Amino acid sequence: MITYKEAQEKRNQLTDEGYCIIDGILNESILSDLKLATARIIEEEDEYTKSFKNFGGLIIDCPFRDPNFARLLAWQPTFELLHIMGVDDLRWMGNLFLINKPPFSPRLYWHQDWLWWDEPVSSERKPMQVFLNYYLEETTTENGCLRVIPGSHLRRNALHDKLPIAHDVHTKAFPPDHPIFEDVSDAVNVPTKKGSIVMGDARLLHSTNANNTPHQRTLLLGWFLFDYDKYPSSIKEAYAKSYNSKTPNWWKDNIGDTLKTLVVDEATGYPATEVNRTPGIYLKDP
Ligand SMILES: O=C(O)CCC(=O)C(=O)O
Repeated sequence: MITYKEAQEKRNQLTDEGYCIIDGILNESILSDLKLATARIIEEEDEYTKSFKNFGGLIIDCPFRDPNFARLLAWQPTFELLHIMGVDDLRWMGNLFLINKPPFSPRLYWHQDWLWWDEPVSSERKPMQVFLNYYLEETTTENGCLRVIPGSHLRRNALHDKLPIAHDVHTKAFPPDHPIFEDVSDAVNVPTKKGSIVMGDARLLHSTNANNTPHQRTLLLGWFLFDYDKYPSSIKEAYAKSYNSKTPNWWKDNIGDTLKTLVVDEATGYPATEVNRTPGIYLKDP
């Protein structure tokens, strides 16, 4: 298990650079169960995968499609890691994306995922909404590993002004020479080992390399909220409206009980902030 000192270094990297990698989080037992579960879904979604080829592969939100996903989302080594990293009041946004890059599939476009750019808290250093990417296979520059622009969650980058709104219906129609796919000099590749976790701040600019190998690669991405008790009420209310309603579709029996304690609070009637995915005055110049 990671030491306290290493955990602090990871936390500092997440705060300063917007991401960090922790190896050896998933063991062989859960990895093999997740591989079977994801392989079944990928097969069922074959046509969908093909139709989104220029999107870089399959991206599908399917937390309730297999009980092993509940096991992953409530994975104790992750909770222990987050605890020693100093994360308080952890919440879960009710999603788990299966992301599969088929053989010889193109790059994923540059984007960031923060939803509340009208809120002054958007300029604060502390991570709030964070993706936890669990890699079921090793990733390399050849098979399409993640790319990030360190620090872009806190400071404006030349790319910010060129990017359209992420995950929009139009995004997949951009030609390969659009800046959305650009090779920027400050990008860093994030290769991972099988069973590693990558944490990333929702504000971080990220994309992937193309998969230039004959092998697919798969990960599972869940969105979590750190230190939720410190969020402004306007943002809590916005999460309540958009994400609380997703969680009643629980898995059978009590397998998801741990997760029930991580659901965002119910709406209170406080005025909610509106979604604004475009960084404005709260993203500082370099
Ligand atoms: O494919 C990956 O390695 C990560 C993808 C990702 O984080 C995203 O789709 O936002």
